[in-house]
Amino acid sequence: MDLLDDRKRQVVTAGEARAVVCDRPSVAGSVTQRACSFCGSRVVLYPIADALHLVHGPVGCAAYTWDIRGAQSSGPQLHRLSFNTDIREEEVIFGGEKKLAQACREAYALLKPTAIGLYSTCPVGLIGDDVHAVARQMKEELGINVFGFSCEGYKGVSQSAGHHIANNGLFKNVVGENDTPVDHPFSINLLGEYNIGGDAFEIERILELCGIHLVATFSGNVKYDDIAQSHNAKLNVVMCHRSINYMAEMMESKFGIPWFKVNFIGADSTAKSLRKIAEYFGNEDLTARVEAVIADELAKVVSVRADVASRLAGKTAMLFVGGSRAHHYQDLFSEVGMTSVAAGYEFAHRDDYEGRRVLPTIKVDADTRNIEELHITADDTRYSPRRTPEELAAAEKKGFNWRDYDGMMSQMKKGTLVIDDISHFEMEKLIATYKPDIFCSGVKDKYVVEKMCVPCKQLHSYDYGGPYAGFIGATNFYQEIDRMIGKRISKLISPPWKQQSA
Ligand code: CFM
Repeated sequence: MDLLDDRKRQVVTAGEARAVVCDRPSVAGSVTQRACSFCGSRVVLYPIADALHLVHGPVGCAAYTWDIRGAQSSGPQLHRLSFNTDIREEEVIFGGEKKLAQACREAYALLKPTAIGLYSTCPVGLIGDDVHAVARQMKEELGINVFGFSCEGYKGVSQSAGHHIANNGLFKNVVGENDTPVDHPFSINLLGEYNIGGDAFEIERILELCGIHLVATFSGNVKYDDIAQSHNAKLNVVMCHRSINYMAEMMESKFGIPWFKVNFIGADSTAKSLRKIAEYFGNEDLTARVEAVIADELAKVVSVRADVASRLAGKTAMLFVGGSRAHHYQDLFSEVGMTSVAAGYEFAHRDDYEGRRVLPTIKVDADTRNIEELHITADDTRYSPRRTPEELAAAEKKGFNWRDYDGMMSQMKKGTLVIDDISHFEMEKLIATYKPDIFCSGVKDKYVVEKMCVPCKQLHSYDYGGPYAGFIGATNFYQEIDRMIGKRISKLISPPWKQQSA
């Protein structure tokens, strides 16, 4: 495929020595899959189900991020409503802070949320409205926590910048606000799990069976107060490294909570992650219970897996999505014997491709400098390291990895294509050339791919299916992929342009 020179640097093969160029502005006019920084902040925060998320900006921005992602909640559903200041010419000229304050008052009077988050869109930054000043004023006036995010869409090169801004704001304004102790020997927070398709419900089910207490999920199926209390958990485990690694690092620096990466996508990966959590706590009873749960749950998975694999082994998949799922879902495909022949992220950084070992070599430049980097020190009174530096080092010596993420490429077969920030044009060429048995992407591509007679599974919204996490999720996914690849409708229909003219 002929590629622009700029794009060639963003295409590598797994195992190649050359670093993948990523986290850079998209080639102008190339129509990639990316969204904006405002969207990225909403991704991290809006699943908090009892908080009110107020978008300060034009109505289109609010509509764009209104529940299309499908984060579920088993309790309050406030996150599923859309709140917006609907700023127009008048506010653009004279300022919109008064309108924002009034919107807070109205929303509070109507719905009595636990907290209110204020989100800045592009025009808000351009006209200079101070959402933080309004937040302070409203916090005092309404008596609940109100906090703002300077997540104007133009910041950074993709939604990834918005993740960072959201992490900073949540850390500064919410984490640590509720000092009620957590009275449980095995308490954890699950970071970077947003309960799309009920994934968090399935993970909660498994953790409960194991006797592991979940304090807060950031931020699927969670309430404001859980996050406010999360600094009292004993461990942080990270699902989506891209969107929330900042939070894990900051919580470790301020409160002494160690973290490591887990993956609950894939039955074997789920088992592995549970074992790692059990290993961290080092309690015999917990380990035995975790092993019993794994044995029990895997027994139900393997028969379905073997049946599906008998049809799908050797088939090929391509995955182009986000900053984490293009990696995680490769585990599910390999569990049924399928190969991922090409994959890439929309907005990942080099560590998501090559592993955290490359972090020291990543240079901060003009594209990333505008995101505030918080310098966190230990909390004067509440810093309590869950493991001493000696214990951390001793565990590491035995092969236990803290703060680990090896990235997508370490798991891919040598020579497999890795493409960052793929464009729509490239995607069509790729499919026409390699004819994968299934393509994983999002709604922007789905129907074009389907029209090429290749089944397309949306890995953002799951096509409103799921859950796909955990053990039940793995079974669901195998069956769904089996159904999609097995369907013969496209082979039975001949499109008009292939039919002979009368
Ligand atoms: Fe993390 Fe996500 Fe993803 Fe993401 Fe997203 Fe998402 Fe995603 Mo869509 S937080 S990086 S910004 S796992 S919304 S739930 S599916 S692109 S791969």
